[in-house]
Amino acid sequence: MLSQIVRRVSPLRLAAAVFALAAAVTLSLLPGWGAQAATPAPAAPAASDAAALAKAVPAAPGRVLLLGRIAHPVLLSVNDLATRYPQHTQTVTFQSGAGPQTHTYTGPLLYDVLQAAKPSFRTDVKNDALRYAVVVHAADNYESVVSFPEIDPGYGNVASLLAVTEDGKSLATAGPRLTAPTDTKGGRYVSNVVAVALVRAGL
Ligand SMILES: Nc1nc2c(c(=O)[nH]1)N[C@H]1C(S)=C(S)[C@@H](COP(=O)(O)O)O[C@H]1N2
Ligand SMILES: [Mo]
Repeated sequence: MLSQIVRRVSPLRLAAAVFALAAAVTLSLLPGWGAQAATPAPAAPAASDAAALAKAVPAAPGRVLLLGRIAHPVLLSVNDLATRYPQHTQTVTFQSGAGPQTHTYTGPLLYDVLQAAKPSFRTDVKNDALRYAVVVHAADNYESVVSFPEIDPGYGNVASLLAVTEDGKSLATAGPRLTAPTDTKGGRYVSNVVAVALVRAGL
């Protein structure tokens, strides 16, 4: 499904994403990244398969590959997320299999992270931004989307974060967590995020 959608990513964007992946794999092989160096490098994904690309990223734990319909694909650490964007704090409650949970999160707005990466919306289509989804992919292959208009301050204005702390504890090792502050159920609070892809879902 993701691969089907992201196949529409332009070759240039994909090339940039592949470059980011190559950088991630290279980093994982550098001294000091010993835990990763012991793990065989993931097979190089086909250039057309962004899903495989996203799944190859856990070579760098705690890092998030931002890709898809953006001008500036980038590999972000939790520290980057905590320092490069305005930080927000929110206390939320969601239903889970273990009962209701309440947590306090801090981190940047997913919307701000995407805006900084310059979404490449079409200018020849009315309100093209309304046709996009943000696919948030986790280390365990768990995944959810939020729609772009849902998090756009001019529409849904939902303050979804890429949280870098949970209840005061750093998520630097675990990786960031998506928040979904208007959701009742916890399903979209994606933990251990490794990739975020802006995809054009429009027909
Ligand atoms: N990566 C990942 N994130 C996930 C899940 C998962 O299986 N994998 N489960 C979701 C579901 S269904 C719920 S209810 C909450 C549970 O939150 P908890 O893991 O903090 O208890 O996490 C959500 N985030
Ligand atoms: Mo759940």
